[in-house]
Amino acid sequence: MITSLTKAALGGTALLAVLAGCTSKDGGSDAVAITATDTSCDVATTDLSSGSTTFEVTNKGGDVTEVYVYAEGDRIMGEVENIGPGTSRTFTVDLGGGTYEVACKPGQTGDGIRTAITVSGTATTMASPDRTVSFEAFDHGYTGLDGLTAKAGETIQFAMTNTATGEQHEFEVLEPDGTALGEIGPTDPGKTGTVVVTFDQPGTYTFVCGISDHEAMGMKGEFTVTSA
Ligand SMILES: [Cu+2]
Repeated sequence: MITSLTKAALGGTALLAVLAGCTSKDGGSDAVAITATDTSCDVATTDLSSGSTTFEVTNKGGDVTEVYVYAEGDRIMGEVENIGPGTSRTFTVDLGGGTYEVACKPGQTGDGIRTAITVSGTATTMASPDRTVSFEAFDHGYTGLDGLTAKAGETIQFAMTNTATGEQHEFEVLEPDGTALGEIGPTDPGKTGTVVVTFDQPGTYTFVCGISDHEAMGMKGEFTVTSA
């Protein structure tokens, strides 16, 4: 428990840290502020240094929101979900040098409201896929993913064709602990979306469609990543 006296002291330290241009490693109050509304996504600092950065999202809109940090190709670097109106949540991402986009998603759907950020420092090279797994999404499920397995260390490109006639579908891959690993965002009927993910650790991974109640209607599943 933090006393108000300690809080005041921490606040002072955090202020100095911000003035000195420091980046938090541990989610302190010197995090980079993201102010989300139903129509805007304001990132306090869009020039960052490589390494660990903590973002503190404050939702000033009327809708529940979520915030993603995307690398090129909408590869998910980090995200935080379920930020209610009037509340704040933090999340931490590890970014190499390069350009990224912060996306606020009021209503937790769609491509989001994007703000570009630039990270200086050493770039992390993106792994090229070892193979591509193609599958189909329909109302409401996936075909072509039965029997899927992968090895730890393997990089797979997923290519999802939405064969439904009326609805968009997504494909979100979650790590064994439930952390988002990668996502094919809302994909229109007749279109194909892709995402490249690297499986760093063995375990049971899950996938879901994040749109509406599609997960409950059967758009979910799991697969095993074995030790290398
Ligand atoms: Cu769906």
